[in-house]
Amino acid sequence: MTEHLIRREDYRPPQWSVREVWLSFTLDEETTEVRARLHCLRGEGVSEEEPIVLDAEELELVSVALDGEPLSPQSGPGGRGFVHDDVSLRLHGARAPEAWVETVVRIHPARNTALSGLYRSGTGLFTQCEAQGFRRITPFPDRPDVMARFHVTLEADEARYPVLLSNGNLQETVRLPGGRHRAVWVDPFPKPSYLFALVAADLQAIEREVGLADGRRSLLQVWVKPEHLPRAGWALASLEAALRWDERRFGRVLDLDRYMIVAVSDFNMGAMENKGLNIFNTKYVLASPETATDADYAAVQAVVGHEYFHNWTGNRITCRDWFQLTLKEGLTVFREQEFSADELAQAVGPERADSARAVKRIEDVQTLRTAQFPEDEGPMAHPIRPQSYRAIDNFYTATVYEKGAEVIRLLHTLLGEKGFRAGMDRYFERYDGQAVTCEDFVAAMAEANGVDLTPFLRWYEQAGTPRLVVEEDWDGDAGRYTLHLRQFTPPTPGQPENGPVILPVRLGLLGADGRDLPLVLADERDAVPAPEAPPAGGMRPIAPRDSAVGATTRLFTLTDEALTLEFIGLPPGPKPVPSLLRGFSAPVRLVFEEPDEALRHRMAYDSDAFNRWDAAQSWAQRQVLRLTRGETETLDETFVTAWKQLLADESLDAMFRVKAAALPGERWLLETMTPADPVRLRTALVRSSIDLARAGRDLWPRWRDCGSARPYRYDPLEAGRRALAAFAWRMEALLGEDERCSRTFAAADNLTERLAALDAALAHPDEALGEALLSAFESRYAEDDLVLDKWFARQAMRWSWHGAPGAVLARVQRLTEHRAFRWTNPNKVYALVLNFFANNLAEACAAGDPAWAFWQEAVLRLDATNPIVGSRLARALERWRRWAEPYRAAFAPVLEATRRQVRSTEVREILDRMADEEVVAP
Ligand code: B3K
Ligand code: ZN
Repeated sequence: MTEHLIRREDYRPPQWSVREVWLSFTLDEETTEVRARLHCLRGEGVSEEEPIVLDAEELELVSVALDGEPLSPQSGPGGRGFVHDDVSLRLHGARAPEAWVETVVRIHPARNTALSGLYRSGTGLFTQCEAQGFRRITPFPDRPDVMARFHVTLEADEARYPVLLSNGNLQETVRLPGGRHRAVWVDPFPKPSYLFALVAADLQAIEREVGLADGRRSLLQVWVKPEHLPRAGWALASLEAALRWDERRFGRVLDLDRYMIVAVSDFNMGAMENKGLNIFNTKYVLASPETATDADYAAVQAVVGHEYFHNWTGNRITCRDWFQLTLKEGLTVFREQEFSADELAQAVGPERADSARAVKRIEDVQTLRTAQFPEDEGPMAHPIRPQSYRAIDNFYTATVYEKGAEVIRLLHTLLGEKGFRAGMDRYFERYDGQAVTCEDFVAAMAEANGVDLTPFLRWYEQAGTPRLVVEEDWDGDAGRYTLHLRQFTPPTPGQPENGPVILPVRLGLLGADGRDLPLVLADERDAVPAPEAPPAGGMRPIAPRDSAVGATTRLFTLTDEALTLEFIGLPPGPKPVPSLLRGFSAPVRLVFEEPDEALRHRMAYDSDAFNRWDAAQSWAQRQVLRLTRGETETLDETFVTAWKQLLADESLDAMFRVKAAALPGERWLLETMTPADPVRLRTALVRSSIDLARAGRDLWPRWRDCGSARPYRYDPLEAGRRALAAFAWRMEALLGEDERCSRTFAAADNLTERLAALDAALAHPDEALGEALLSAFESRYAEDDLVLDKWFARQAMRWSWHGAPGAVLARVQRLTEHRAFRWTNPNKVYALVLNFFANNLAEACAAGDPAWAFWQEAVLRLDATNPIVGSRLARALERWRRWAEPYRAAFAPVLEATRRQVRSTEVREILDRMADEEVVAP
């Protein structure tokens, strides 16, 4: 296996590429035979001596032929023949510029526990090829810049595998003697091998034929196990919504006659955008009121959208090499976020659209802060376009995805919706059908807007979260307010010095009455904005300010280290309160000494809903951290009053209020605590929650019954009401008062409320109440694999109230023996084991050595069976160096011991980095 470092600067175009490929599968879970015929082309200027190098991993080679002649293993240097090793098949002796290669190999899907390549799930066969799974199916130049047209023949036993699917259009199906059948699929679009897919299984589809914006028609299908058909409707509706949205917002029309989504239970991640044949984790397809929560419905819609949007951003235009991954992922996450926001806004109507969008923005920023910010400060820190890697699968990260999306959002902010759209149009026009780089994307944006975006590229080169340091001056007599903005990015592994990035800061100033003040800079006094000079042949530089003189929210952009803004004409008297980074206009950490009083003011008045939420969160964070340091025993009166006021403000969206009132997430709080002490933090959180529950006591009865109307329907407004009710239930339970959880649990007609009742019970100091509902939940969903994951997750994330240290760990370990738990099913491992370490570190630390031993055992087990899942579990503890003692010292030797035993490149790369072994340049 490739143990060495792969560097971006070493990129070379392929020596040989493949124009067309014919694949023929004789499918069986024990042994599948794969015949391939490749039409290969030698690259320009490539010498005749150059062998045809095909990637090949874990393939049993049966035969090889070159230009119609069988080929034997090469006997001596220079002659005709092939060389087959662990990673490749090299063919020597092709002299002409074109060559025909034929191979026959055998593979063993049932033994493929890594779930990469062709594997078995249940009784069916499925593929996952991104990033490098295709080489585990057949010898091929398995790199995204080799794009070929695929012809695929699938043959199998008809009773066992009644449905045979692959990419593109179904050419023919044939019944064969002996109960076998065959299907032939041809994909009209050349594609890289990572987008290949096949499915052979006992599935059924729901489908809908839709008209497309260009007048064509297309068949949309969602394939699931027959018993899951009643849960497939939402995914199909989401697919159609995504298709419409891409037509409307980006002018992109579906290019296929048939678009299929297939659900599979064993899958390493969320879903995969294979051309015309998306394969999905069942978690992101199946939804019914009884088996999916409001959050699940939203997630299905988002992931269906995400994979659909890849058809243009990823498939039609793909990545030149895997370093460019964010080219398709960052951009597609951005599109997915906008899709979700637009759908939410549409569902709630124009009056509430802004707050619905703010809620979505809050969720995205929470994800960024919880998952990406820590990554950026830790041993895995890398730029959105990494410079090197050992295992590309380790780089499907929050940085590439979520920070990548923020970087795209920066372009959207700088260029505006119209300019951004023009850039996208240019990108599609210019690069359709090609494998390109991040520079190509930024160049299309630059050209379409006449703006020089060269300095922007630093966002692709530098790791680390930039800090925005803010100082202010106030001249109360003159009504002059000065903001000094300065940025720096702390060093990250391999990058000791970082430079300034293009940093847009959207801001406002709040007056003493809470109203926004008009923003005029000193040099704009005469308010005649100079007309923008047309780009004289060249490109305009990025403007440091917008032209909206006098507006109450304005955009200023740091193009260098520092920027000073002098606002004039403000009402004399008390200092205005700045509202910085409105809508989170850049993915940075703000360094600003904001007094409690300013937070209170913004929490009450900030016209920017995102910042209003952020003010509430910052203040809560400050409060909890004071408790962890033992500086106080209780929360501040003033905070509690402000908190209660915001929560009770009926003029605000319910979901927004819940988000603002919830205490900041534990993972984020741990990041802000030095050293990070999960146990102290947990204690402080419990105390704060109970304080707040007590303070809001009179509110809870108001909302307790405002759950859903019957029957349940997924709808964002209803979801908000349910969230508020759930909040009230949990608060009352915390006070030991809610005896109603069991009734609510039994009466609910939907999973959202049933789980909320369970969560309330688990927050109740009487642990028997939680136990009773856990067991009711288990019996109710005994046969429902997917819903049981939520049951596993709750036990993994449980806070022990009175239990001995180690009780939660012991329960988690016991649950690995549960009949529904399988180490070979990623969803189970994520729900139970990953959740415990990633989201319940306090219990892991409290348990001490046995917890680390369990982590080691699990990592080593997965290292041997499924390295992608193993890496994810290993990474759950990657911030261990920040932990307080004695946790840190106890974990260090366990990490070392584990590192000595791992075998897979994936897990080893992670553990080496965690141990601070320098494995990368940057
Ligand atoms: N492109 C896939 C991820 C593939 C992960 C490979 N280890 C899903 C997505 O981002 O849409
Ligand atoms: Zn993606």
